[in-house]
Amino acid sequence: MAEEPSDTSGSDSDKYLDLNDAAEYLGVHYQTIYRWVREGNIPAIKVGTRYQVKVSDLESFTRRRFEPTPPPEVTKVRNWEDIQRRFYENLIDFNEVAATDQINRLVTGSVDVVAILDKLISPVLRMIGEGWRNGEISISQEHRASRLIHRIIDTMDVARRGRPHGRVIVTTPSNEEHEIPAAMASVALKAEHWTVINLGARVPPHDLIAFAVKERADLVVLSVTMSKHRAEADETARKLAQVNIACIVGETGVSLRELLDRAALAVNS
Ligand code: B12
Repeated sequence: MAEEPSDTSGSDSDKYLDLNDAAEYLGVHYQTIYRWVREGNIPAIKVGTRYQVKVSDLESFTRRRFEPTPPPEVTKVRNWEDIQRRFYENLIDFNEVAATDQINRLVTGSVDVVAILDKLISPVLRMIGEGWRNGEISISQEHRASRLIHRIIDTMDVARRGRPHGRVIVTTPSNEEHEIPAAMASVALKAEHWTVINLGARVPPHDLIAFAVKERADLVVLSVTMSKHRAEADETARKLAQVNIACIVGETGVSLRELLDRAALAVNS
């Protein structure tokens, strides 16, 4: 049942306004205040078919609206080993929600994404590799965990505002199936304001070189996991140098922090 507006006499703060007057009072469009009322940001009563809002509620809403927002809380990680262990268990048990939450909490807690990759995701990938090698986990468990990690990394793969550092293509040699390191490289480079084109794995060298020229890349980053693919990567880097495009080749065990240093050096030298 529609309410009666309470006392419309008395102090101004106790007065009720309809949404047209309230919009004028706040200096906003009618649709804006209507939305704020519908979203529950401003208490309102219905008189017949129309909303009315109390002036004191408009005043406190305005105060809240212009209050400075406190800076987001920054999460401090004291024990990466403990987080690694829980992340590993969540991946192996396929507790998708818990694994995803762990990363989301760190990201929203403003923990440096490069640290999340170097101190959590990489060590856990190595633990998975170890478990797989020594038979503690099956191939299916490894595949399931790696797929989930890859999906989580992709959610971190976001371009940042800021002065672009340069244009970089990230990929792997043509027979290298390990594309997660390239995905991590993309996240790290974007965090440092590079414009990243991530091609995933297995691009033939001749096509990559033509593409890099066409895209006017400043840098090509090749992620190598298996040492047998290193020679192809080095050969591609040599051919890219001939068309004046810098290329850096990464190997297993190198941190993403190191990648960022090498990338900056490659385009500045
Ligand atoms: C997931 C995984 C797979 C997945 C890959 C899925 C995907 N889409 O990427 C699948 C199942 C496909 C796979 C396949 C294989 N895998 Co595999 N795999 C792994 C695992 C568990 C993780 C790989 C990973 O992402 N590592 C990421 C980080 C942690 O590793 P990283 O190598 O140190 O990489 C760092 C640098 O590369 C840096 N980086 C990235 N880009 C760049 C660029 C530059 C310029 C720089 C400076 C740095 C940089 O970032 C990374 C993090 O710091 C590893 C275990 C391990 N220890 O890594 C095994 C592992 C790499 N695989 C292995 C093997 C044997 C294989 C297979 C041969 C298995 C098989 N019999 O078929 C095939 C090979 C396929 C192929 N042709 O390439 C072995 C390799 C052994 C060796 N030394 O040669 C490992 C080590 C497992 C083991 N313990 O035995 N694998």
